Amino acid sequence: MSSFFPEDACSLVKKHLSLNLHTALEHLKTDSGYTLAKAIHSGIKNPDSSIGIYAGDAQSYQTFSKIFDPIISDYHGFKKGQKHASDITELDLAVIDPQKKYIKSTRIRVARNLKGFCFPAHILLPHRRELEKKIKNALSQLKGDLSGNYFPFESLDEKQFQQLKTEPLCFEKGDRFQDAAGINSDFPKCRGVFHSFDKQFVVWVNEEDHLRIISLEKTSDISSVFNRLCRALLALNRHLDFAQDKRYGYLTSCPTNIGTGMRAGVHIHLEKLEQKKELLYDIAKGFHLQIRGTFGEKTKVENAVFDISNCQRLGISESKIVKNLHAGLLAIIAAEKSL
Ligand code: DAR
Repeated sequence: MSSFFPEDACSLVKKHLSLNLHTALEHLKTDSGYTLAKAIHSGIKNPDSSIGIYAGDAQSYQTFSKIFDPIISDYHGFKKGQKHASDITELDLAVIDPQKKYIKSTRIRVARNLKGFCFPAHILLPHRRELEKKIKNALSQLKGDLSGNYFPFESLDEKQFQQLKTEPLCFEKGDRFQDAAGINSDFPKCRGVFHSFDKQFVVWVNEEDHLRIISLEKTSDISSVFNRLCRALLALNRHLDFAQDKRYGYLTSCPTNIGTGMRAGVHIHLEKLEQKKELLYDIAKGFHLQIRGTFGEKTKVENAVFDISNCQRLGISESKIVKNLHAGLLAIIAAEKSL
């Protein structure tokens, strides 16, 4: 157990970074100058980190593979020799809750970073500016229901920013974990949000990753939300080159998001199961689903509205994630109805 971390730290990086391994890695740097000290700073500063390490560029996963590999295997259950394979084939699943008795909204996002640029924890302002320009140009080529406008934070006044936040289309400055990793450098410069005119397609630029590509609806029509995202990814792939690894798939700032980079989830009202949480958690576990608070990661459940989404991101395809979510939600709603 490494002594670089506070006594009460319980992160995966503390679990896997032995003193010998730290000595072996501490003098290494990626071509862009990213070091182990930078990578683990967040986990040292925040003892309650669950992971505690971020990548500063795609090369981090090779240069520091001796610490990233065991964390990835531990978190994702990814076996030696396993290779990730993406699949964004559109789906035609039954609408689970057409009366919206339970499911209030569906949101599916993927995280992507552009090849050839440092990730948000390590990128310099001029490169952030160049990256934003590249992404803005690609977004301006979107057609049909994906077309919309880009709103750079630097040009928004407080009223416009609040308006975007109420939608909720906007993101805020990164949390203390991201801050300690350097992800908030130069905020709000070169940050912005794109949304389609119908506000069902959103792209965050320069948040925890270069892009968070989001499809959302105030419905339970999971196929429609997923298919919109598939169309958007195919369109953006014509203009942008994403950082990928032949084993780990799409590469992201946080190792929890590699592979598909996908989080597919719903906001669901479960009055009865709120009183029988152990049953809800049991069913969710069986479909590799995770339960978050109403407003996402590290928040509380309010008014019996749960955020339920996939756990697995790596070693499973995008369409399989969505099918698992669909099947899990059918089982959860059946349990809610039976109580
Ligand atoms: N808070 C960091 C990262 C956890 C995963 N969530 C992300 N990447 N948003 C931690 O180590 O707990």
